[in-house]
Formats: sequence, structure tokens, C-alpha cells
Amino acid sequence: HYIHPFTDHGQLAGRGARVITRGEGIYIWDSEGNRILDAMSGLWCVNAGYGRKELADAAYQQLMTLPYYNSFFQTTNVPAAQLAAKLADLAPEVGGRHFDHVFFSSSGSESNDTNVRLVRRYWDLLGQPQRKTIISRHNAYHGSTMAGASLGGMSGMHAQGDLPIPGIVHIEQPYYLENAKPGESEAAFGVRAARWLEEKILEIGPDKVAAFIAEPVQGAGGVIIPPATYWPEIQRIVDQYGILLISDEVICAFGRLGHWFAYEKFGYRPDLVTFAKGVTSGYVPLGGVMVGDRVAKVLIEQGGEFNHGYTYSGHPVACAVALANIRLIRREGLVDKVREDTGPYLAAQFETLKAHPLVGDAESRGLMAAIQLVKDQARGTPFAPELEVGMVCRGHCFGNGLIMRAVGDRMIIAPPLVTTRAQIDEMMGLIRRCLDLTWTDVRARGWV
Ligand code: PXG
Repeated sequence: HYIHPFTDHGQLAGRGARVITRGEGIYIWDSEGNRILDAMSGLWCVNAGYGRKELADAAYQQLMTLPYYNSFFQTTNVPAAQLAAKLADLAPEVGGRHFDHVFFSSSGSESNDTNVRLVRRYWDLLGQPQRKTIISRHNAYHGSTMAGASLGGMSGMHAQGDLPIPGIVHIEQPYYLENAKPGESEAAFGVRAARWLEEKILEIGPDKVAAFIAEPVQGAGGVIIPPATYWPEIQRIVDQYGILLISDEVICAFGRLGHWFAYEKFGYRPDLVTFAKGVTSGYVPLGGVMVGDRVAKVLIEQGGEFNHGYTYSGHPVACAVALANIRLIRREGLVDKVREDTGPYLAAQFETLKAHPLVGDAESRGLMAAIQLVKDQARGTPFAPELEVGMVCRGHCFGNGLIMRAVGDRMIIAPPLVTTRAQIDEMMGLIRRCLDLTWTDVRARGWV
């Protein structure tokens, strides 16, 4: 009866689905009673870990007090107003820019649809209606609605349903292993990759470009970490041409990279910040856009009515859970812990993976990490994609009680922020075992 997301239904009907029935801490259990270490935090969202009673209590209390009311027609509700103020307080000021306002939705996709509406409205109000084009990147993920999938750069998604919609174009991603020239340094590549944005702006005409959208670190694309030179050069370019910068932090905000918001880590100055997932640790759906003062001022002072909003914008239960989640993350010092303790510890562990013969590269930032599987470690030669070595490895992970995702031959993790050093050790043991099993398979099949 159930049409699953991103699933081949014919295949699923034949194989059946694994049923997940319970979660506690960083572990989930399936209906067969198997315990699985969830190194993906569900889908990058269960930042506070499973089974947090105070999040359930916050939802219950709010459900009993006021389960729903909208924020249309000059009304509001207490949790939505409180959460907006709390988020404004958490979002750091950079270069004199403040985030005093927030627009709520129920997901990352909806939030990016809101971004498209917001940036086009902004330029209309400033008397530049020709500024419509939004530039994004290949292999970006910005959601699955018409605008979200169009902003994203997933060719498989564009191929279904005549996407992207008009006015959205893509440049190449800052993926060193795939897009650098032979012998090019990471630093030089970072600047060159950022200048693809400038080339695209000049090709379209600077007066026609509305915004650039990007993830601080690409998540669904395979945890692709840009060189340190990338973001400063992007900032120079958006400043020079006056275009809006949208930081899509649906994965990276709320502690994933050791900061409440990731733009702080990389030191750039976005005008709009998309968030979802970790804001409630995934316990209930909530998303939104932090609106910086550049856009907020125009929208509020010149905008009149903004003809946009969702039934569940500022949903009181979702906002109450988000407030409880932020309190919990603060009380347990999880953001600092990731930045100063478990993040660096994971990075040191990942460094040791580079000795494994199957590993071409292993890298992490905060609690977000990737392992590149290669055929020839010395030369960095990839496997033929049709061998699907990543899927072989993922199969071993499932079989050994570990959720680690495969994006092509990149194995990726993003464990809950509550993960301890001892649990990182346990996870590394499982990762090594699965790499060994995969290595045995690829040798037995004559693939190396
Ligand atoms: N932006 C980013 C950066 C995301 O990672 C979205 C927007 C869309 O959010 P919603 O809440 O509408 O799903 C996302 C979501 C995967 C995977 O396989 C990643 C996401 C969603 C589903 C699967 O890695 N990211």
C-alpha cells in the first residue's frame, strides 16, 4: 500500500522492507530484534539521539495545550514566537549582518521553495524584476519539490518531470577528487571552482542573477568538503556582483559541524539560511529560512503582503519540540562537544583509515565523514561504476549492524551528536570490518 520515497517499487515488492521498530541513543532495532548502530542519524537528522523523553514530553504538553493554530490573519502562537526569537539569538552575526527574522515551514524542500519566492520578491521590490536566475551546483541536494529538485543538481531527479524549472542553472561542484586538474593543489582548485560562479554570472549577465545557493558541505552528494579557499572566493564574487547568498544548512546546522550554523565555521556571510532536520532532531517535521537583515528590511518595510505561507508554518507542536531540542543540545553542550572533542577524535580515527588498501581518501568535518573506495590506492583509480562497490560495502554494513550510506563509491556517515568516544571506537571497528569484507569480495571477484 505504501509508496516509499526514492525507491524502485517493483524491486521492493519482491524483496520486502526492513521494519525499524525502536530507537535508543545511537541505536535502532528492527522487527527481527537486530540492534543496528545508526551512523546516519536517520537521514542526517536525529542529532540528539533516539529516545529523548523530554522531546516527547514537550510534544505531549503542547498537544494537550494547543495542538494547532495558524499564524495567518494576524494571529500567532507562543512556541512559534519563542522559537523565532531563540533562533535569532542562536544565529551568529557575521560582518555586521544579523538574522533577526525567520520564516517557518515543515521541511527543507518547502524552505527552499520559500527561498525562491523570497529572492524573486526581493529583487522585484528593489525594481530589478529581471533578476530571476538562481545559480546552484551539480550534485547539490536542495529537496524534492519542484523548486527543491530544480535547485538541486541531481541528474536522476532532473530526468523525471522536466526539471529544472526555468530560471535555475548549475555550475560544477568543488569536488577535488573528481574535478581538479592533475597536479593542481587543493588551494588552487578551490579558487578555480569558485570562479565557475563568476564565469556563470558573466555568461548570464550580472543584472539577471538573483542568488547563489549552496550547501556548506554537500551532504546527500557524498559529504563533499570544499577546499578552504572556496568559500572566501565565493564571498568575494557574490559581494562584487551584489547577488544574494543562500546557505542551505538543512544538514550542516544545529551542531553537525560543531557550530549552531555552518556559515560561522567557514566565515562567509549568507543572506538566507535554510534549516530543517536537526532543529527538532527529526522528532517532528519542521523547517525554515533564517532571513538576514538585508532581505528582511526590504520585505518588511517595502513589501506589503508576502503572498506565501503554509498551513503548518509555525506549527506549535513542532516549535515546542524545537525549543526543547535546543535546550537539550545546550544543556548537554553537544555543539561544543562536536567541535572540540568528538569531531577531532573522529577526524583522527578517519585519518588511520587511509592505510586500508581499499581507501583512496577519508575525511571528516564535525560529525560528518566520507570514505572514498578506490581500485588502486597509489594512483587513486576509481572502480568502474557498474561494479557498484559502494553497494557491496553497504550490504556488509547492513549485515554487521551498521548504517553507513553509499553514494556511488563514497561511504558516508553522520552519527548523532550524542555519540561518545567509546561509541566512535565501536563504529570504527564495524567500519573496518566492513571494509575488510568488501576488500575480500573485490579480490575474490578479480576487481583489483
Ligand atoms: N537541503 C538539503 C541540504 C538537504 O540535505 C533538503 C534540503 C530537503 O529537505 P526535506 O526535509 O524536504 O527532505 C535536504 C534533505 C540522502 C537524503 O539520501 C538527504 C536528504 C533528504 C533525503 C535523503 O542523503 N536531505
